Amino acid sequence: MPACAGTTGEDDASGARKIDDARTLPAPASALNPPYPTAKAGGMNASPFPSVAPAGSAGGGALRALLERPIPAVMGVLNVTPDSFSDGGEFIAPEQALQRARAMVADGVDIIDIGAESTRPYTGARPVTAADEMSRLKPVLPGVVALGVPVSIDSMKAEVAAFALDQGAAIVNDVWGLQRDAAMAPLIAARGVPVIVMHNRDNADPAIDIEADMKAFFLRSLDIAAKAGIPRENIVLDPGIGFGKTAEQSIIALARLREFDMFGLPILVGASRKRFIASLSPSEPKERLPGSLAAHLIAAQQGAKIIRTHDVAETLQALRVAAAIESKQ
Ligand code: HH2
Repeated sequence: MPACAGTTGEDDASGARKIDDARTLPAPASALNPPYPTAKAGGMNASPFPSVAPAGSAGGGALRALLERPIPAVMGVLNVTPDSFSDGGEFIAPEQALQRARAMVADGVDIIDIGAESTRPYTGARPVTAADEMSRLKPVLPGVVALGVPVSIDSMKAEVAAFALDQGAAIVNDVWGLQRDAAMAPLIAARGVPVIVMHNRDNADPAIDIEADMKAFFLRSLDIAAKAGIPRENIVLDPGIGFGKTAEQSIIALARLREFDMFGLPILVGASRKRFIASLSPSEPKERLPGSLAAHLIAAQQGAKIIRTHDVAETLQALRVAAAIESKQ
């Protein structure tokens, strides 16, 4: 297993369960000659990126407005990947990706989360380099940004995040919670953008106390963020449903969402189509909308502020109905 491993333990597109595998975090590629300096060794405090926006500006303002609304913001998933666990290959062609983004906007999406590397484990696949990710994003990102909805970049690589921010993305979604790429926290601090700090583990371990593990992970991430100078108001926490967790641990994480209120930060939940649903009700990823809605409504009830989903219209409808009923209780 490579040194930098990450896994959702999710299914492949055919629904077949995969053994947890790894994906690598290659050294930053220079192929696209990025218009920003590459972070060098120098610790988490080093801030090699030019500050192009004051802390809390642009993406921060847009995000804060969404977080103040009475129902959670809906983040729609846009995977420009050949191998994502539920929709790999469907939106790899730029026109299809743009069509998908337009459809999500028509459905009322609040944030579009674009990713060019699957977190799905796979065997024998070529590791995705930063250059690969950027070449997938390049033909799509400007068109998605032009739709006028805040865009988040789902990448664990600072080089890819910087590239996406240069193209107009407003939020960074790091599935390794600032703990995989030492250049990520300085980048986010310098750009003054919000970051989603997701809990992750190299491997699921059924023997551990997952809640304690998540709390310790978030404390580490928040320490890294503080040392880099990321303001707390730019941080969103995410339990990382399906990431380095057994199905039961994903259910526990969802059940104990309120525990993470101790950090005083907004929570994002992404349970969409994840494998824990199939552990309760055998199903292919695309057959898991009912289970996804159940999980997301319970997350919303516990105060989740952002819901990450593949099914925007359906999720928005469910959230609106639940909120309307709750308001009369
Ligand atoms: N889940 C996935 C990817 N990125 N980011 C956050 N913050 N939270 C999540 O739960 C999350 C995430 C996995 O879903 P998907 O993007 O559809 O799959 P893949 O990683 O295979 O592209």
